[in-house]
Amino acid sequence: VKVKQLHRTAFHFQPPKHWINDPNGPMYYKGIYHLFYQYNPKGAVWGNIVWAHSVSKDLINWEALEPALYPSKPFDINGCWSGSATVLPGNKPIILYTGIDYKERQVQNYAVPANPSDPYLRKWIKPNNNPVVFPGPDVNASAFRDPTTAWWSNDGHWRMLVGSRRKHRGIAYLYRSRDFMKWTKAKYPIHSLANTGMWECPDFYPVSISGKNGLDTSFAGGNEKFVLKVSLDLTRYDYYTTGTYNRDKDRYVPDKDSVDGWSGLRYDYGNFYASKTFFDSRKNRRILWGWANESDSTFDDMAKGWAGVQTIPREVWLDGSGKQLLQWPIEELETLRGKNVHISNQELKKGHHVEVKGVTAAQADVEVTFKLPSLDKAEKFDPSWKNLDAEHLCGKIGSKVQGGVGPFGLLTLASKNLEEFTPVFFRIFKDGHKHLVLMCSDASSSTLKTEGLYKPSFAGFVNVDLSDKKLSLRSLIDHSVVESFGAGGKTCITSRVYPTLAVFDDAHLYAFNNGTETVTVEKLNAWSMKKPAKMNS
Ligand code: DQQ
Repeated sequence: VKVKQLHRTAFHFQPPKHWINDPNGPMYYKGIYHLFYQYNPKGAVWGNIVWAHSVSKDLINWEALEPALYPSKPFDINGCWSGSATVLPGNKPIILYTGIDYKERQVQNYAVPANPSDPYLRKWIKPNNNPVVFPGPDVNASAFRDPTTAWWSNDGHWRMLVGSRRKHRGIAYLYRSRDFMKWTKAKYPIHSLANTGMWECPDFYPVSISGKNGLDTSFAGGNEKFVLKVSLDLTRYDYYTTGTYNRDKDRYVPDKDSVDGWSGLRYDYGNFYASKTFFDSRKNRRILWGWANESDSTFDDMAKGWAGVQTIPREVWLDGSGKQLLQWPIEELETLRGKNVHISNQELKKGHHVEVKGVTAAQADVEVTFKLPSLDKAEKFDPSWKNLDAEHLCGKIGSKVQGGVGPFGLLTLASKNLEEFTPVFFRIFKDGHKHLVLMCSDASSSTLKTEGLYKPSFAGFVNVDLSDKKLSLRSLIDHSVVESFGAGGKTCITSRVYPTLAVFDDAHLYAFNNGTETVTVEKLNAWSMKKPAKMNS
């Protein structure tokens, strides 16, 4: 296969070729970060799934190793699907993953390093006492997968979750074990919800109630909150709630105002799925990996020779309100920042756009803070929009429909004469005495190519206090990915786009305002981004 370079990313995680999907078993071990991921060693479409394996010292510069797990035994002969790593006491990593067995059943297996003294953990053993968890008579054997990182409780048991579905109800089954080998299903799932379909890739972890520091999955201080994330396969988005883990009953209860299911919070309002976090003991933080699928066709993927990227690892922690998470690209990304361009106190009048010149706009990191005018002239939130979700609202009144305060933001991956651009922007509405802030990343104008592309107007609301009249935005622009963080990581949106003109040196970056009210770029910093080197070079 000849791998096509157009649209390939520079600083996002991608193997040299072929298909990738879910991040699996991320962990830190003996000075090395490990990332495994669902991978097809034979082509750019989903299939023949193995656990590919890459290692890094800084989560940015990677080196690909041989696949860690590939189908070879009756308990995984039809595929090595998603799972997680747990580091057992004594610094002993163990993987739990879903095997598709010789009868096409989904079973849970474990694997251990062949040589724990090798920090690269190159070889893994799948012992013959696998599987360690069978679906059981009351469980749907074709909807039973993606074991979580396990946590230890002082009753002497390990616990872990397996995602599932019973009719239309989404379920996270809870399993307990003393020795990590013999697992028993708890009488009640840790949580479930009617009409949400299969819960893929559940993730369950504690977060500190104040500060940014992350907690190990087994942490039990008594004061922490918990996050439960599920990947809903009917919409292909990752939803989470914050809540309480009742250890006596072994049940998770979402907070009263944390919405469970379809209309709940998402890690990302764009192309981001099957994510997984891990606790990074090196820097005491929790890090989130997510998969950004392609938005082009299978035919395009085969022609490109590759499909799928991982988003930039994000640090996650609880917002001061306690009601949502904040996410921010790991600080190590900044080591790739090259040439810098700075703008300050630049007014953006009605209908104007200003070019950010001097950086490689197809491969850039941009941080901007906007100073807002009085919000009196913000457009009224039309009551009929109440039934629309953010994405449909953005599709209806995108960047091109003039507003009052906004739309304003960035035009990323823009061609010189704006035949193509992916706008990332805010729009502020008056809704009674309150203000609503909509954030969009709109692919609808991203390319002149018309065939076989998905060009959604991704959007989410931003729960932000505007009393200081400021709104910030950061976008990571990488050829076919635009990954954006609104208001310090309150709302995140990832778009996959395929410009035809706005490529390489022909890509441009602008700040724009299409509202009647003048908005000011208080400060903007843009950096050309370097391509990571291999881990040891
Ligand atoms: N992908 C894996 C499954 C998981 C799904 C298979 C989510 O284990 O449920 O490649 O994308």
